[in-house]
Amino acid sequence: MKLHKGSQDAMGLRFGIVVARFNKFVTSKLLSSCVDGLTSHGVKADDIEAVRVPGAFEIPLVARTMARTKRFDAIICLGAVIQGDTPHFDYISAEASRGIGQAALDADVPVIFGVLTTHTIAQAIERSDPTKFNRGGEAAKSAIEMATVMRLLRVGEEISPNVKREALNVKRETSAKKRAPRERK
Ligand code: INI
Repeated sequence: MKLHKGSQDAMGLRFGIVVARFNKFVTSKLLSSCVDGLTSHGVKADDIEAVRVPGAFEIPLVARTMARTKRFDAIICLGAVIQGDTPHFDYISAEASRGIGQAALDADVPVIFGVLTTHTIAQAIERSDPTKFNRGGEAAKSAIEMATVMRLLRVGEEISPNVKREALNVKRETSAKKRAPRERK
């Protein structure tokens, strides 16, 4: 069995971040932990571009647009949807998760779901605390792993057809050479 695995060596990789302004007291912490996570694995600050959007609902379109430029090895989406007294939470979180997944498939680029969906403000604060489990830092790690594993898979994707084509050319040349003397007779 051949097992393809990504790594955490992110040197030379480029990342786009989409961060929601809504619940900024949480999303600003997700953003700083995410950037710290990327740079601590070798990403240059110049290779990170962030775009701020109004809320989680707006993340998918911007993520898809950034991904389709092909300037980034992965896009990281950061937001915080906190449950209130109305079904609003369900609509926003469902659309954010569906749209973020769709963006990756449409653009063929990893798009990471770093959006908190919590029942309470306390849960959101805990999950964005840089001293504890922080979803921003985790999103950075997932992005690096996905970027490196996609790079591995794409090498195969790009090389295989050429190798096949070259092999076919060689075969054709060989048979043409073999045929030539017979044809001249
Ligand atoms: N946006 C969020 O990112 N988090 C929320 O908790 C939230 N709530 O609860 O309303 C939220 N709403 C705004 C939404 O994402 C859009 O920006 C807005 O509806 C305009 O399209």
